[in-house]
Amino acid sequence: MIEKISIKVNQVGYPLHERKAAVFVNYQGSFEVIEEESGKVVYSFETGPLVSDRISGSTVSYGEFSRLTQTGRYYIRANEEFSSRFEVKEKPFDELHQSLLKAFYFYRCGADLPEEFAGEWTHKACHTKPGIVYSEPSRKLDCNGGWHDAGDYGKYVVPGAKAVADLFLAYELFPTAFQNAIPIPETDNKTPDVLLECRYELEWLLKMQDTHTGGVFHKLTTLEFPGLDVMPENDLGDLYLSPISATATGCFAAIMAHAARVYQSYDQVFANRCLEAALLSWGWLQANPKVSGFNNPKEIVTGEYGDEVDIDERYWAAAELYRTTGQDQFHQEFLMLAKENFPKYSLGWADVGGYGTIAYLLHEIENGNCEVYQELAEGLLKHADELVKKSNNDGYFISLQENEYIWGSNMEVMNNGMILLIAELVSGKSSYSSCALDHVHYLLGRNVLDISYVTGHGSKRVLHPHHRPSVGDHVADPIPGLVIGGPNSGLQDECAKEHLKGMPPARCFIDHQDSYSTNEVTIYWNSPAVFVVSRWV
Ligand code: G3I
Ligand code: 9MR
Ligand code: ZN
Repeated sequence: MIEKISIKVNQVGYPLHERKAAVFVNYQGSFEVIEEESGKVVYSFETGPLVSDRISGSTVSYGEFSRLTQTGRYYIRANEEFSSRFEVKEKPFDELHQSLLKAFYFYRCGADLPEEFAGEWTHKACHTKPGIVYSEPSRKLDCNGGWHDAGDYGKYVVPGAKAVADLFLAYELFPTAFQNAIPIPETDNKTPDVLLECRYELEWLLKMQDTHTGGVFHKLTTLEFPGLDVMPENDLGDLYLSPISATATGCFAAIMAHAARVYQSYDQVFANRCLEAALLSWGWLQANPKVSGFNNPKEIVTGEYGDEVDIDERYWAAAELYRTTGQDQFHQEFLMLAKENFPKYSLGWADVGGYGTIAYLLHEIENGNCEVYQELAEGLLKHADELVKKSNNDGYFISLQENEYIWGSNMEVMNNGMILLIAELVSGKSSYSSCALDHVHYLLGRNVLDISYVTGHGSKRVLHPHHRPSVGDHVADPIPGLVIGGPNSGLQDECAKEHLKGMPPARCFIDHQDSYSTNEVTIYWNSPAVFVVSRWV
């Protein structure tokens, strides 16, 4: 079968002064940019040569139209085929950014979401019962609050810490992107809303710490997942605190130490509480140097977030505690852990080493006493150079390799975007950010499926995410601003197995509510997208 000609664009838009390009499938030649309102051809350009792209299973060419420097709404035409509409303007992502941030409000657990803040996506307070300590059932703890993890209603410490870390970093590195109210009920026109929203999660995280030992319970969930159309307030099963884990405790210590810095100028009492909690957890880590990884207890079958390796979590915690307190003991610990071999530039929920590296680099940039700095900074730039090289060889100009279209591949896409932007900061080279922007274009429709992986944004956007409130609420549209997991060639659910067998990796996605391994949503897929998009707000 000869594939039809099609034209893929970022369906939201292109920043006026950045490189602009579309990807053409099965077409090489001239193309026109047409202004939507007048129907006038504003520019004609030529595509590059056709190349075969195995990851998407198509033949593609690249059509740049950077010379278009007039704001407006446009579409592209080639050989009587048309692209989706898109904007060209100074700041095309402002609304998207607000919506990606507002998504965290929609993930809130334990509070009513009234119409004033939630529009048509209201629901009543949920999961308000105290949590039962699984290993000690007579012990019950208040675990109200926080964000649901994903399309399910579990609350898990490790991914929660990743999500907050991304939002903190976005706020610290791109503060001007956070000047507007989201708005949320706590808006006080003093504290940036993003920090108020993060505090909602942090207050819950604090409840997950066992204050006797400093260890942190791995997660709070029902025994099983509820049905797909169950609204949060109707999910009434008992809530269990799974056992303490080293990975949860390490991430907790790290994010609390980071929080202590971030809130210092807004609420010192809270900042001190966070630091004390971090130190208590650090004590647990010191007292428990060798711990085996977390496994679901027998009766609990919700998300496991299992991870055998806790050295990266300890490395992250040491870096943040060093950055916050300036104390040499944490520096020494960090330097010792830095000698070990584990991924130092990864920002996934299992491999959090990248956060430790970023914390350390930013500390040294500010304080200028470089030691291991040089090595880590060079490593980061080398890693970013690799990402650029891979992106230049990809049909859609992103850095994922064939075997990286895994569960939550869009997180990989955005995490790589984050690393590229950190590399820009460290090196001052703008070529890194232009590659990061290509990753945003992919997320918003410039991909082989011509689909925007953010609900509510783009003309051909995901409509049926695996997200319980969106399935159960009888509102036609899903909650907006949710980043979807994306193509996963592992075909790890029945729906994917049935519909996607034999597809090239980048096509292993289906916009069906049953496909949790391709079409679910999570807080930690939203958060790196907030970070990356903040660069252009
Ligand atoms: O890292 C390996 C890679 O080396 C290998 O080549 C590839 C081949 O399949 O697999 C990669 O591992 C995958 C891993 O995610 C990567 O992070 C596993 O196959 C895959 O099963 C695993 O999926 C995780 C999934 O839970 C199942 O455990 C997702 O990362 C994780 O985001 C997801 O999280 C769930 C929670 O459990 C429950 N709440 C919803 C949430 C999102 O779906
Ligand atoms: O809905 C669940 C989703 O949030 C998880 O990511 C996924 C993997 O752990 O599991 C989903 O639940 C499914 C369960 O694992 C198997 N039966 C069907 C459930 C979806 O309705
Ligand atoms: Zn809830």
